[in-house]
Amino acid sequence: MRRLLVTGGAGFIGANFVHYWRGHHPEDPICVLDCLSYAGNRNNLAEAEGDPRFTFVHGDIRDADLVEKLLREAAIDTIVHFAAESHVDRSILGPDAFIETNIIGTHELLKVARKVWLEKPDGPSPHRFHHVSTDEVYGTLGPEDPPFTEASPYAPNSPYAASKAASDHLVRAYHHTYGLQVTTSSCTNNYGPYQFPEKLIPLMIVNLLDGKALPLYGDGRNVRDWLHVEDHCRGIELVLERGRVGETYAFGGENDRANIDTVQFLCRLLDEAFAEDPSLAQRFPNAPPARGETSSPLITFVKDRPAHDLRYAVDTAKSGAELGYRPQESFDSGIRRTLRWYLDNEPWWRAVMDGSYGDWIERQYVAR
Ligand code: NAD
Ligand code: TDX
Repeated sequence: MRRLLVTGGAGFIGANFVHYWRGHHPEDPICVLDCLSYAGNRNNLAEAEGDPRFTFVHGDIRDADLVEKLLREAAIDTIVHFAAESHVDRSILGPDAFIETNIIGTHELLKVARKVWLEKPDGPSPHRFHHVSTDEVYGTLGPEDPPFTEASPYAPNSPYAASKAASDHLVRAYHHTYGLQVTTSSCTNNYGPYQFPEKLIPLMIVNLLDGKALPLYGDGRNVRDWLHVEDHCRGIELVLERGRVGETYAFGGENDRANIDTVQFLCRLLDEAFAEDPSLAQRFPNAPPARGETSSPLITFVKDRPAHDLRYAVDTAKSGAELGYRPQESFDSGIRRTLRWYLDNEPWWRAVMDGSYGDWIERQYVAR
């Protein structure tokens, strides 16, 4: 049995991880620590609320006193660290929050973990610090380059990627210097339920449903590998159970696609969904298929993102050989399930798009 602290558990991947872990390890107590930034949403955890083994703590990972209290009082032995500022475009407009949370915040967690788990009169207690990172720390691939491996040199191009790279280095250093039992995973672009509609796939879905332009950066030929969030959660579980301490493991979805192809595919699926279910036209009257039109003319090419990485892909040979990892979700079925989730959960995305979201999208368009 593990006693987990999940940082950033009210965000997209963190919340999916909490649901995954509760389903597979129902006996394990889970404490979520999340400051509920614009991307954090307590509703994402609604199905865990009320479970006596689940606790939500509204707080910041930079608050060392709070983290120490949680580790001691809940006898936490495993930290799964998701909390981060995670959106590349926001890091370009305002890098400071990324330095604060991703670098300083990770360091505060490491310091407390060292103090509570290692600095004990009777020697270290069993523990694990799992750090959730990204393939973006390795920079960009050319069209013909082999995929990144865990040994690829670091070459981050955005403030977001640089802040994640810095946190990776701190995690590694705490292992080598102090003996903290760390593991790191780096993965490709996630998609699935509860993803904030600023990232490509959910943004395109909600814009399609409202009949708004689908902004594709540059020529739309940048390539991303899409990993269903459940496969990512499964990968982290495998690292916790079988991973070697001090190691990094890469997870991908084996779904490399140009953005234009991903968005065209979403347009086609939406057209099909409206053809199959006439009630959608009443619910989403601004969507082109509600008027019998196709969705793809909504695609609009806009000014490119600065330092826009051309291509990401990871080689999962190490995680396959050492952990038995293989993604289980195909892109076709994963995207269909995700579209269905957004169709079935309109109140969720309407609610998260209130507040600061509107300002953000407006500033985005000004920035372009
Ligand atoms: P997200 O933005 O949806 O969620 C981040 C969560 O962290 C939010 O709930 C937010 O409130 C919380 N948070 C932010 N700052 C905090 C702070 N100072 N203290 C406490 N909580 C704080 O992010 P996500 O997409 O779920 O990503 C989770 C992790 O996975 C991140 O570390 C990210 O770098 C990494 N990652 C994401 C992807 C992806 O495709 N989304 C891919 C690879 C790696
Ligand atoms: O409006 C858009 N138009 C567009 O063309 C948006 C939001 C994105 N894009 C492009 C940029 C990328 O090539 O789509 C691709 C995916 O963009 P994002 O969803 O912003 O993801 P990306 O920049 O690839 O980074 C993501 O994957 C790695 C996550 O946001 C990171 O948290 C993760 O580490």
